[in-house]
Amino acid sequence: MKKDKILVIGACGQIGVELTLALRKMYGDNNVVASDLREEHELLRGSGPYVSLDVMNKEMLHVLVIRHNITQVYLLAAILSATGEKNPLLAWHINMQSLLNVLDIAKEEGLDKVYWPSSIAVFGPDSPKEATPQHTVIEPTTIYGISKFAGERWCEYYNHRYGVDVRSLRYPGLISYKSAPGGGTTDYAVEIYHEALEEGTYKCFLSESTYLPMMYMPDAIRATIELMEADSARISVRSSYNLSGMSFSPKEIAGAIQQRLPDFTISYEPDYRQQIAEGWPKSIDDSLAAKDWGWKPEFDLEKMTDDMLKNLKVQKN
Ligand code: NAD
Ligand code: AKB
Repeated sequence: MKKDKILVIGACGQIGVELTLALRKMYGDNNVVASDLREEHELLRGSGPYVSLDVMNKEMLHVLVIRHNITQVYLLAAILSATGEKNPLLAWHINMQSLLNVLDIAKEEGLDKVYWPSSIAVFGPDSPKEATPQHTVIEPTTIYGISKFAGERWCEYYNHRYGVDVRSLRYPGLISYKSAPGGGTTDYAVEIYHEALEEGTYKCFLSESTYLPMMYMPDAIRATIELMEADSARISVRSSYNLSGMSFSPKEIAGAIQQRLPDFTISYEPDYRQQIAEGWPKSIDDSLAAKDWGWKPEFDLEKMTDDMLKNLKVQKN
């Protein structure tokens, strides 16, 4: 077991639950402190320490870091793309201030490492759509994307100026069955599996041919841990790494479900999230992550669909 003491902020969200459980396996249950604004998630209960925390309260966060001898922070609290468009100033405030609080405490306390995720949302309508490169036009048009891009610059700044070992990934849309997604544009790709099993039909809020980069949660958790475990000398990107898993459209994911559940039907009623999705890439070039720390995804649409349906069937029985 390693001696590190980890704080996960936003531990009850879609990524937080699975990441906390994975970190507890690696570092020991008592060495990973989970925290969130919300009540403790049922899958975390009894698995290790839990504290109620508002990351916007810098003093409270600072006391927590000192009291628990924290050496690494994973900051997952954020307002995602669809929710962000409903209250842009709030999304900007929360997404930026939470990061600045963590980076500044990391600097003051000399923390070993910080993890903070960015998103494919940093890219905008003028970025190349196919195999979007690591370094290219980055002009996000959603407040979520703007806050992620600004956050990337802050991460690089704290690394270059103060030596904070901060690492980051631009996650694609994440698909999982353990913890529900929290207000993103890619959430349809989770909802569709639930509705297919519960109702046999799904009304999609994106149009049938909207391609987006996506990733199954086990790949995202593994990527996060591999990045954080990599030797610091191998991390050439201190803003955020492009990361790719698979790409598909609503019509294609529906087709994959229909192969397994032939009676499943889908209809399309695009709403405001269509415009957000249209500003994002269709696929991502993650060759730098492959080169620097050996990233390679395992799940494609077929393998993910088998796993999602198998696990959701067990969960729903
Ligand atoms: P989520 O909304 O499911 O979870 C976020 C958690 O943070 C929630 O449990 C929420 O209660 C908590 N939180 C919110 N405000 C807080 C505060 N002030 N103090 C403490 N906790 C607070 O989000 P997620 O999908 O797990 O995303 C985690 C991170 O990964 C975010 O930065 C998100 O932008 C990024 N990301 C997610 C995806 C995805 O598809 N899920 C894709 C790209 C990037
Ligand atoms: C969202 O849709 O907002 C997230 C993301 C891609 O960052 N899933």
